Amino acid sequence: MAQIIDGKNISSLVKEDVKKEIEALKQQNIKVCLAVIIVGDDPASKVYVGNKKKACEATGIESLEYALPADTTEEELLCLIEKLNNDPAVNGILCQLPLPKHINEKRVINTISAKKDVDAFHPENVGHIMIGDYTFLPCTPAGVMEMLERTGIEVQGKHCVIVGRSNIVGKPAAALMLNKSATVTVCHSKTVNLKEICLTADILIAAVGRANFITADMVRQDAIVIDVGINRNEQGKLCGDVDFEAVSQKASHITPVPGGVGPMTIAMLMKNTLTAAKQQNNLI
Ligand code: L34
Repeated sequence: MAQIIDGKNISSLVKEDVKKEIEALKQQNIKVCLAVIIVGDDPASKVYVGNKKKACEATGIESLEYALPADTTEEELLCLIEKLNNDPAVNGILCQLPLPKHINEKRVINTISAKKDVDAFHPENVGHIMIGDYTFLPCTPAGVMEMLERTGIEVQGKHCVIVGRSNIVGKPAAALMLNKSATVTVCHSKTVNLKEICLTADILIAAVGRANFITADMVRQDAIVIDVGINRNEQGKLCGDVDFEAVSQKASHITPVPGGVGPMTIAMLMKNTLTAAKQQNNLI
């Protein structure tokens, strides 16, 4: 039976560290503030944004929430972002994805000031990540790295197979793994021999977005399995991309859903917001 990597517990440790630093900044009269924008009323997005707000409260970060109606125009959204870019009291800006179809996601991401881009989605920050010199790391892959590190799992020299090539998870996860000297293979929907490749993984990262996509026959005995997926199965129950029951019999370590990568994403957002504030106050 695999050791379960408890993302909830590890995320609390990260948030504790952030909280201490926020308190120290307050002693110097520096407040830290995150602006979160949500457009429309996607129920899952609302839950995630709600969790972000709670984490801000727990760490002492001030949070501003802009809940905009689904018919908000792109111009209105960009105008709000410009306003937040120019507001010195706002250290971090996050626009929750996905956005309604009539809004150009790329334009929105490009408009957020790179210095306040706590998601690390702006091309300037993505470039820094590729080079390996960065201020912000994208929250989900950074959360995965933090979990591995705090569990004492060495990445160097391991074969890491990532299933999924999104800009939010798969691609940046590959860059972070490479920066830590893993050997990286990125698979996706067009990959031939997916099962065979997965079977060569020391560390398998599933970021597909399909329930039970990774089955036990795709996992090597004693592999480390990180489940980034958040799906609902036929019963409406929250589940990841991995067949947890069967795979946990084979893996040496596994992350659960819920309580795995999700809470880590939020903890790393708090860390990025703290970093943004320190940078804007010339403390780093
Ligand atoms: N801009 N958009 C932007 N930044 C992000 O970093 C995100 N992401 C993804 C979706 N869109 C985004 C998130 O915040 C996914 N994501 C996210 C954040 C938190 C959780 C899941 C996804 C989370 O809290 N998960 C809980 C369960 C939540 C539930 O009950 O539904 C967990 O334990 O996994």
